[in-house]
Amino acid sequence: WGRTARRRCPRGLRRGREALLVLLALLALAGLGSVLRAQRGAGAGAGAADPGPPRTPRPGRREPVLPRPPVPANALGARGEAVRLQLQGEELRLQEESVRLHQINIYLSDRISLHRRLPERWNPLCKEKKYDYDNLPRTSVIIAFYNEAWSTLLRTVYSVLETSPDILLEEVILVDDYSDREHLKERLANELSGLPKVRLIRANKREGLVRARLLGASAARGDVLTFLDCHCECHEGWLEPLLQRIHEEESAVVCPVIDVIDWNTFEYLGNSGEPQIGGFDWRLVFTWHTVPERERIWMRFPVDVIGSPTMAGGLFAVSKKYFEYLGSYDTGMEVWGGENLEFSFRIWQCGGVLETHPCSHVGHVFPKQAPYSRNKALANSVRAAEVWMDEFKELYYHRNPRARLEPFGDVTERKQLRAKLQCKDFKWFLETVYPELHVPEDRPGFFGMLQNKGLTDYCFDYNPPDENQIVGHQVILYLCHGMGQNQFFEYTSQKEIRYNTHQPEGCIAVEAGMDTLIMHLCEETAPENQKFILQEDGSLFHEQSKKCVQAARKESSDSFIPLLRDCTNSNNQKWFFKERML
Ligand code: LR7
Ligand code: MN
Repeated sequence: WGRTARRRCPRGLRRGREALLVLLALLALAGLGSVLRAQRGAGAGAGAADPGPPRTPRPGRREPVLPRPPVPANALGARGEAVRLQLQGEELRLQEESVRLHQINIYLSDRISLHRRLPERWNPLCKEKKYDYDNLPRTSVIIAFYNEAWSTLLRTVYSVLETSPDILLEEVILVDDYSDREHLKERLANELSGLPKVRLIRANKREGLVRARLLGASAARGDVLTFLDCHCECHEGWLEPLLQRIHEEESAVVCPVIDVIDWNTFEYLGNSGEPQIGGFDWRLVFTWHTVPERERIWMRFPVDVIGSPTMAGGLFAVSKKYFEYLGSYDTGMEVWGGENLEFSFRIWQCGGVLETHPCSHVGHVFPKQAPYSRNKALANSVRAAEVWMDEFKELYYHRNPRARLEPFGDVTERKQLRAKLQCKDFKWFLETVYPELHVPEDRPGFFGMLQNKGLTDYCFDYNPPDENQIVGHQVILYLCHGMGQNQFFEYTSQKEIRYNTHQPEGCIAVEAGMDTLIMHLCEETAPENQKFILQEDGSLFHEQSKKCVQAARKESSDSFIPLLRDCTNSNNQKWFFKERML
C-alpha cells in the first residue's frame, strides 16, 4: 500500500527518537533526571533567537483564550453577509482610496466588527469529532504582516484568540516585516500589549514572507507552528483537527480549508461541500482541484484528512521539530511566491505528508490584486525548480522561457539538504502524489510557438477570459511574442495540440460542421475532433474533416485567425514550432 508507506514517520526523525529513548533510559539509570529536565528547557530553543521565559503550566481550559463579545445581529456584516455601503462624495472617495492602497475595501472592513462570527459551513459530521485535549501539542500561531490595514490585522488576531482553546494555544506571534505605515508602530504595540498570549516581533529590514515567518518560528515556544496570513478569520473549532492530526502523525503538515472572504463586500463565501486540494500547472502556478477518486478511497469518512499534492502556502500547521528537520524554508526566497510549491515538494519528497483537514476552516481575504510588487516570485520559483524538479524543470522552462534567464542565486545548500534527507526524486512525486497532472512530452521541434510560414510573425494564441474556465473560446493568431504563456502549445504523439501551460489542460478541437478552432478540455484518449497531423511539409491536417489549418483574415477586421480550409500548398497553410522564444 503506497499510502501506508507515505504515512509513515520519516526515517531520520524516527531514528532520532530511538536514540533519544536510549539516552533517556541511560540517564534515568544514572539518576540524572533533574539534569535532563534543566537541559530540555535550554535545548528546545537551540539556534533560535530568544526562546523567551519558560513555558507556563497547562491551565487546562478548553474555552477560547478570550470570550467573544456579543455582536448585534443587525451589525454590518455580522454574519458574513455581503455589505454594500451606499456612499457619496467624500465617503465614496475614502472607500475608493482604501481599495487603491490595500486592494481590499478597508473602508468597509473598518466598519465591520472585529469580533464577528462567521456562519458554520462545514460538514455536520465535524461536530461529532472527539479531540484528545489534554494530550494535544500546543501551538504558536505565527502571523507575518507587511503594511496590513488595521482592521483586517486585528480581526485576524481576535479571531485566533476567540476561537482557539486556551489549553492548545501557546501564543500568537506577530511578525512585522518592516512595515512603514504609522498605525502599525506605537499604536499597534499598545493595542497588542493588552491582549493575552500575543507577542510582537519586528524585522530590522524587509525580509519577505519566508524570512519573516522564520523570525517568528525561531521565537516560538509551542510544539507546533501554525502559520496564518494577516487577513484571516478563524472559525470555531479550526485548531483542534490540525493539532490532533499532528499529534497522531508528526510528519503530517496540515492545512485548514481556506474559505474566501470577498475583498469588496466582506462576504464569507465558505461552503460545506468537499474542500479542494492543491496542485500546480507547468508554469508553476498554484491551482485548485477537486478531490480525485484515488484519494477518496483512503478516506474512511468525509471528515478525514485529504492528501494534497501542494498547499496554497499561507495557512498550515506543522510540528516545530519536523519543520526544522525538513529544513524549514529556503531563506534565499524574497518577498512573495514560490515557497509554497517548494515546501510542498519537499514535504512529500522527503517523507512527510501534506493534507487538508475538512473540519478546519479559516477565512482569507483575497485582495483585488497584489497590493505590493511580487517580482521576486519568478526567482523563487526557479529556486524550487532547480532544487526539487530534476529534469522536469525543463518542462517549466519551456513554458516560461524567462525563468531560464532569471538570476536565482545559490541553491547549493538546499541541494545538500535534499541529499542529506535522502529525498525521493520528482518523478516519484509526479507518479505517486500527483498522478492527475499530465506530464508533457515536449518532443524536440513539437512544442513552443506555433508559427505560420506565409504570414510573417503570426502565432497561435489563446487568451482565456477566465484562467479557471479555459474551455469554449476560439484560438486566434497574434504577433509572436516569444514569452510562452498564451502562445505555448505542445503537439503530442496522440496528435493533440495541447494548450498545457494551464490546469486543467486544453486541447484544440473543431466542432462538427465548423471551420474555427475551439479550445476543449483534453481527454484521456484524444477524441477524433482533436486530432491533427503536422506533416513533413508543415501542413496541419485535421483528420476528421480532412481539411488543413490556414492563417486567414478574420471577417471585416484586420486580425487573423486559424481556419479549416481545403488543402492547398500555400504557405498560409504551413506551420512550424519554434522553441527558442527569447
Ligand atoms: O514581503 C512580504 N512580507 C510579509 O510579511 C510579503 C508578504 N508578507 C505577509 C503578508 O502580509 C501576508 O500575511 O505574508 C503573508 C502572505 O502574503 P499575501 O497575503 O500578500 O499573499 P497571498 O495571500 O496573495 O498569497 C499566497 O501565496 C503566497 C506565496 O508566496 C503565500 O504563501 C501566502 O501565504 C499565500 N496565501 C494563502 O495561502 C492564503 C490563501 C490564498 C490562496 C490560494
Ligand atoms: Mn493573503
